[in-house]
Amino acid sequence: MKGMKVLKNSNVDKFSDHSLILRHYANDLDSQLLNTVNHVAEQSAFRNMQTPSGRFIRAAMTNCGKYGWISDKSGYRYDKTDPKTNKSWPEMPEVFKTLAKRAANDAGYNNFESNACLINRYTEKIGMSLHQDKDENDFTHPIVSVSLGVSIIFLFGGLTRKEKVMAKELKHGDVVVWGGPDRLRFHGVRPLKRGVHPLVGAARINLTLRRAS
Ligand code: MD3
Ligand code: FE
Repeated sequence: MKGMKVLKNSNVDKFSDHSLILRHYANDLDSQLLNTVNHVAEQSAFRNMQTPSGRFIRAAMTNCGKYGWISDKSGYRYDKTDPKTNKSWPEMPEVFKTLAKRAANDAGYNNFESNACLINRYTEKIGMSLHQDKDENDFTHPIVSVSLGVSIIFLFGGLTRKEKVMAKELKHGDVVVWGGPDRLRFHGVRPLKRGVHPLVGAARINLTLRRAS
């Protein structure tokens, strides 16, 4: 990461020198982002994907962009086709792509061109256990995540499962940019607590923008 040049340090929190939380960064765009998520989900619905172990991922997922992340009994991968519709994933919305590029730039990662957006939806008691994201081709690109709705506790571990985990709350509108040596860290979220967000209801929506290949 070269120079970081976020305007207001008071709105920045850090997981590390390479991963910044831009607090409330997306608040002005929240209704536009949520309308766009709904539009994506009308074309490629949220679903619970199966894993190679035969279990189901408890967060509901869909994708937009050239590539979508999928899991099924044969494994995890990116694919241009939604297996549920046998069509391309919905196009990457301009508002997602532009937000991700601007956030990455503000965090010091210039020219981030995302081509995949995984959308996760969590409801009460649903979380995501510690894992690494390793299905992308090039780990030098950052990942940008946008949290909407009910707050959740995000867990940030090390490069092995054994290392201690840092916990931070991610709230509506928070944008996180992860990169450099953090890209392969274990991470997850605690089960969502009961709550209602005025715009989102009893759920949390997370957008994860990546460059898949
Ligand atoms: C840190 N999603 O979809 S987003 C995932 O809140 C995922 O839905 C979580 O983990 C969620 O894979 C966390 C933030 C995130 C995404 C990818 C990372 C943090 C990351 C990759 C490396 C390090
Ligand atoms: Fe992940």
